[in-house]
Amino acid sequence: MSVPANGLLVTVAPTGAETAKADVPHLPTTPEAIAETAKACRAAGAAMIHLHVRDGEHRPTLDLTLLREWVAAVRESSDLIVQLSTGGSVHDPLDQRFQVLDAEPESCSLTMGTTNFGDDVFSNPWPFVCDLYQLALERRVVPEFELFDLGQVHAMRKLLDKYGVPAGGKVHVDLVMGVPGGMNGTTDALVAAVHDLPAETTSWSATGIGRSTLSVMLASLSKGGHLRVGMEDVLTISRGVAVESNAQLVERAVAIGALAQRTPLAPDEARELIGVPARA
Ligand code: KMH
Ligand code: ZN
Repeated sequence: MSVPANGLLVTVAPTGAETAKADVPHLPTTPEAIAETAKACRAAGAAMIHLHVRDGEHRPTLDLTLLREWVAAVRESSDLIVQLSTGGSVHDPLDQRFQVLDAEPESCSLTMGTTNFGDDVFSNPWPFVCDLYQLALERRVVPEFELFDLGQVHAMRKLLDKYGVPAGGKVHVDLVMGVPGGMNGTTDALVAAVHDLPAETTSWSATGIGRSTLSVMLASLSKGGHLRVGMEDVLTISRGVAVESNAQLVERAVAIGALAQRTPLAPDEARELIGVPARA
């Protein structure tokens, strides 16, 4: 299968770990809600889902049974690529973040360094990054290299030099921009990051947190990048107007992508794009 040159990978990040259900009651925080969200976002044009799991009290969790339950729920309701977050929440201990790979996702996020995250710290010390990458290689899970600042672009260069490219031979990056503590969600920052990406990079997407969502989306499209959207990253559709659903954000990304003459990739085309290895 070949990937259309004008194809657009839309990833949806529907839940995240940092927003409280009490603050946003329509945040999908149960397996049933995530199954419904996956189905609606697939119909709207998403090809991959970036998942953070919640427990029965809607709190972020890395519990393996729940991780498996959420993965199964998405797989039953859609053919989306399942990407589990290894970032977890800012409060998750490093050692628990490895067990995400035991839930057998096709892809996992892999952040290239520590970032201030508002008043918190998103901790990713270098030895942890190396260990997690080696585990992803061993399990043949496709890492999405998440870059929150320019220093992390260089860390990624070091990681590839040391351990080589992922099992599927492709290198997929996501620029997470506009986090208070990370790089700005601006066209200038995006251009600088893309300019410095390792030559092995075969595809990249970008997401802008909060009010940077549209500027990052437009910058990414104009540089030939892909898109991530979702309620993990943005909770308003325009100033002061709350997002109704994740599918609404996917629909908007697809519509803006269409203006740039980009066509949403189906999940199998996206598997080819990011190099999901065939399962044994
Ligand atoms: N919850 C953030 C601190 C990831 O998913 O890999 C980290 C995060 C990144 O969301
Ligand atoms: Zn995440």
